[in-house]
Amino acid sequence: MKKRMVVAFLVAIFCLFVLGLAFAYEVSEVMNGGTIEGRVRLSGSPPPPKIIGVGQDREVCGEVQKSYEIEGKKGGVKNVLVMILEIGKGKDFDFPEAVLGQKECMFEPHIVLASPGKLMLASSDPIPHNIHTKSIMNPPINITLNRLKRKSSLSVTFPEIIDVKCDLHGWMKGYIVVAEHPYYAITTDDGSFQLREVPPGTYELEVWHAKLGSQTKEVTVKAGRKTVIEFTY
Ligand SMILES: [Cu+2]
Repeated sequence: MKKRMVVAFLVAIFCLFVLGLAFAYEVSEVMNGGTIEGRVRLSGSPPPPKIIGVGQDREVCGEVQKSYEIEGKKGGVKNVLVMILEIGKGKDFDFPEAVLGQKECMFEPHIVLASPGKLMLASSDPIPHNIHTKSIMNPPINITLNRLKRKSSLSVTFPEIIDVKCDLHGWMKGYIVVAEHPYYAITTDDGSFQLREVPPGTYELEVWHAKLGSQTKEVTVKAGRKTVIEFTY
């Protein structure tokens, strides 16, 4: 019975691999690409943060932690993932090096963009933090960084949004986004984002926020031009 399960698992992995090859993103030179520029806004005011009393490691984490479910400035929403759905080819990945840090008892950044490959894990706190991922497509990890071991890495292969938490500090939550192609962005403090060198064409653009959910809109990119788009939660 156990052997059958192993065979089924291997067949499933093989099918995913073949499907992955069939729909793989192709890197090619983008001639006269366009830019998608936009903002994600919130109608109304964001809810106040939850105030959480800190039980342990107060010397580093403080006496209380503020947990924001929705954050942003000037009416915008921060930490929204923006991505083009289904784009077959375009520029190569140009994300900055993906590092998920633990700083002053928070994951920094709250949501990190990673291309398939290696993601660095780095703690700058002198206390232990646990990095516990809840992934489906990629192997999950549950490791601890501490004063003696402050760095590690995580291999990510398949596109997905991975929940991350620290089991030692209940308020510590974050996300790793393994991108399928380079046309992904995370909104800044005022909810703005930009996708550059997009091959001309019409696309579905999706925005995703951990608390507010997702929305999609159609967007048309013209050669050498800027297309402006706005989303409101
Ligand atoms: Cu922690």
